Amino acid sequence: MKSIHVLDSHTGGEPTRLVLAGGPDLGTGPLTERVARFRRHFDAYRSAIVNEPRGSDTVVGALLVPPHRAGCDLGVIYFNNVGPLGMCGHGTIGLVASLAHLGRLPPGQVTIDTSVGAVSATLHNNGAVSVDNVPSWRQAHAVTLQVPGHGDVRGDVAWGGNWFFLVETHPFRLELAALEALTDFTWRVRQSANTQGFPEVDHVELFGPPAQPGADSRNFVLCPGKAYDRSPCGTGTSAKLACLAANGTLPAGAPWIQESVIGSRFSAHFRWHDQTKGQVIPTITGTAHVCAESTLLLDERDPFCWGIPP
Ligand code: PYC
Repeated sequence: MKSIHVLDSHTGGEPTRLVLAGGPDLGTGPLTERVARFRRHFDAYRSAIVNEPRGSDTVVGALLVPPHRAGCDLGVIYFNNVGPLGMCGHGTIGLVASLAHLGRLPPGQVTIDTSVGAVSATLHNNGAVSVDNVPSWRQAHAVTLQVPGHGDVRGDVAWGGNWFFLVETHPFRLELAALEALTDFTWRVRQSANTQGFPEVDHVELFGPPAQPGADSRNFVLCPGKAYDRSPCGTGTSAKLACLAANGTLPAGAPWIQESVIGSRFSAHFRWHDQTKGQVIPTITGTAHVCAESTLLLDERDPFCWGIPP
């Protein structure tokens, strides 16, 4: 019987499962190499940790690893129901809140190595966490896709630590009552976007008016394994900031409040990283709550020991 010690949290409703002990040993070296090792040799662990019967489609795993990049205090590899993720904003907020809960992190700044670059997180005295994400940018503007069943759909391709296709104009209300239609539409958008020769778009993000006063926008984000993000998506909000910066519609330092499809919020702003290349450093602030500490038991006699793939 294998045992894996985990701490669960949620950030604006989106779960993060932090693996504290018993996860796969990926050795040393750059995190990109360790992610490749994870994918090649330990994918069953990924599935056992986040998929049913121990998890669900929406759980994001966070494997704590020794950092490689100079100046980083810790390292993390994110993964979901279908594979490793690049960066994860809600997951980084969950990671920091979880380490604080364990008494391993005092308020202040910590630098975290991820497979797509170093990020910096600040734990505030009130428990909120701000993440200075990797450089983010818009790759393509006003791309028209032919989406079967929906005709022409226009959007931007942007990097915010994962690749996004962002759509402003669509016929949907962003509410859970429309979940099936939203999922079907965004899945088709993703498939169409990935015939265009861009880097593989793994997330699709729709925008609409906020439901609550004080927010600037509401979003619906479809994740790579077809689950929707309950949080406003940290990397998705970063991609949005990159597009707003490229449009010139949000100045550096100005606040942007992003609401999720379930009404949770991140506040965000950006600073320029390289204005000539249109690259920004987004800062995303949110709060996570620890909700379970447990030991996952992996019994090889269990036919679903290694999880049920989605
Ligand atoms: O917050 O960046 C994020 C994220 C990515 C996938 C789910 N959440």
